[in-house]
Amino acid sequence: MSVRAFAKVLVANRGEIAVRVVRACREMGIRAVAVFSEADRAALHVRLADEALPIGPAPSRESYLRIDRVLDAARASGADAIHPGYGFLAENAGFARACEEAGIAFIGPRSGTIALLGEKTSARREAVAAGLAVVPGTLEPIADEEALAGEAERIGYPVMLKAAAGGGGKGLRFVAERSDLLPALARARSEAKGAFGDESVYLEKALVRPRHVEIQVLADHCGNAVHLFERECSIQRRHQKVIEESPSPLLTPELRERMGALAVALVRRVGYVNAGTLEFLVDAERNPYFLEMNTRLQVEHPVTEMVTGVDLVKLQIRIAQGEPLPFRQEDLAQRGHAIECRVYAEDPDTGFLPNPGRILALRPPGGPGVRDDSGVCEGGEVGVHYDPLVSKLVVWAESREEAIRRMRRAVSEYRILGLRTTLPFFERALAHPDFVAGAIDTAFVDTVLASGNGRRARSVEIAVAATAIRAFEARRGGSGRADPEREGLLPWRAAGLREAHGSRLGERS
Ligand code: MV4
Repeated sequence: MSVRAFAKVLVANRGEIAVRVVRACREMGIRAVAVFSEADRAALHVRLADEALPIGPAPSRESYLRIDRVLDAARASGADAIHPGYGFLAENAGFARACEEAGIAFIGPRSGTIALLGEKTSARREAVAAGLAVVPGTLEPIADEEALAGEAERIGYPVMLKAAAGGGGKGLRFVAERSDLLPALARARSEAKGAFGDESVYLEKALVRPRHVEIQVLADHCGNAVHLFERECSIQRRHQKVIEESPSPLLTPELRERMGALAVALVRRVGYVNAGTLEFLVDAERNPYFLEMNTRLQVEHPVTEMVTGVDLVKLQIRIAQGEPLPFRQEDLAQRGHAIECRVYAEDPDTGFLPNPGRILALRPPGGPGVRDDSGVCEGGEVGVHYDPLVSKLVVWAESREEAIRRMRRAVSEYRILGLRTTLPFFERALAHPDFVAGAIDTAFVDTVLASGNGRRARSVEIAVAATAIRAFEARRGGSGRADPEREGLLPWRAAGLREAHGSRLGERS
């Protein structure tokens, strides 16, 4: 593979990940082209890019998921390559193939690899062939009800029904016993059909309170492959990760090395190229079982960047340019500890209901060891059309204990007015003795929620301050909408902060 330096990269995404990729491009001297829907005209990724092209109406089906429009934008801008970010088209083999056919480099694995690993039963077969243990279950989708019931009996209840085209928990059903199987099957199939247009399902033994540990890998076009250790992602809610960290408090050095070697074995077997992640479930006896491989950059990639000092996005671009990896496995090490909290516009007091709205004021935390990967700015909207992620707050420190202290400090500094976020949940989670002890499992989120009694002082503080700002807007007869052209000294902001300070609303209670 020859080395071809990119002059221009199109970023086929939005929000914080589009911002992240634009930043990497700028540091590499590559022009970054943003694409945007009608809802994202004034979004941060558009402002930071060198060029920006519209690709359609707000619903992602009509914009960020439109292969034809994204490719038209790439051709119109003269981009050499497309970075898909995560979500949207990132794991769409058809999109990767369309890029290949258009002569535009897809910054990710080859389309054939995406298809092979995207089908979860073929991924399981490849993993077995590479010497990995998979969660006991079927290696093919099963259509016939009788055969399915027989396999469930063989595996032993409880079992999990999973969508073959799925991943990440969509189309996933826990089945406690035989009498639940057929009703669960009907629901899993219709969910899979709706989400992926494919109703195939397969079976796995249901592990009891497993931990989710994933291995980051990188491979180039020259046959070099390395792992960048693990991320612990056991704190999830509705199959959405909430807090991630590295190193995992669960792994021993021996298990870490074994899982890393297994990950590289699968990478080599399938000829994987670019960045990827192998998800494992780890049971109570610390046995790792391969779950699936994600053929994209992950949301939680910054924790790996913080402990390894490797810029994963720049390396993705370098690999796609045909460059060899600049290090070998023995050059890599984990240093210190990193934690990520996903700040969502969701209200933890109402079971994490999305809380879209306009960001009236924003002051993210900073200082030593703090990184806030945000896709929003003051005056911007967190809308109803997309994932309500506001930012990823990431800290690094020499030890886990210091990282927890640092994250508590960072969360306490974070000011965002206008919408409810998951920040109050993090205050409680980071102070919980189970988290401090590293004793986290699938039930942790519910444990934390059960430990809280009613609305936190912080939520009240934010609600009152936001009300003060809105009252000011109403008095001056404004529309209440931010003018995206006038960044900076928005009048409501200055007045809101004055009112907040005057009535001590800006202070911690
Ligand atoms: C499982 C499981 C138990 N047994 N599979 C898959 C998608 C991911 N988001 C969660 N998944 C699970 N798959 C088998 N065979 C339990 C989960 C699971 C989970 C795993 C680790 C940490 C938190 C979790 C929360 C819900 C479900």
